[in-house]
Amino acid sequence: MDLQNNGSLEPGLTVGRLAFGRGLGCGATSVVEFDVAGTAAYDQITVAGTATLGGTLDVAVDAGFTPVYGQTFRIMTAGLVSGEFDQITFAPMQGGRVFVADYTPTTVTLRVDLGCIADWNLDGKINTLDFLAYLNAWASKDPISEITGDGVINTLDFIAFGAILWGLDGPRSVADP
Ligand SMILES: [Ca+2]
Ligand SMILES: [Ca+2]
Repeated sequence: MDLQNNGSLEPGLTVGRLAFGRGLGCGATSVVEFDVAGTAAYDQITVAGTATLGGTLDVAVDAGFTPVYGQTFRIMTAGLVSGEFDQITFAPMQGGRVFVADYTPTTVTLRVDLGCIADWNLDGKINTLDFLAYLNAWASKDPISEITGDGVINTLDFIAFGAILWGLDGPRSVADP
């Protein structure tokens, strides 16, 4: 019979793979914990049958890894993916980066997107300190300062952040997948 998960499901204590020979059902109260430690080191679930999704997908980022805008993680493959997780939870990330999930009929892929990046230092206010925090990240070529999606950190990113911070193109929020 299919496995029905209504509690907590963790592919591994750190990074692991879980394979289900038949189906997997995630109820409304279920929590699926995913560890992400790198672009090639993250939990993966394989379901031969139907994966019926719901509940919470909780993403835990390894302390030694910084998710960068545009990165993707194929976290689940199934014979058929039915439904979606009700919510995705994760610890706040500097620069307002967020995890969103992309669904296809047979896969679930986590993607790092930009949330409200104007509050770069996550203090709840948008002001000069955010500009200084971004400037520091950008000047040191911190990968999280790449915000234009072209994989290169250059003046365009700096201009883009300024435009977002000072509202030249309006507040940016893409928290909803
Ligand atoms: Ca701030
Ligand atoms: Ca860029």
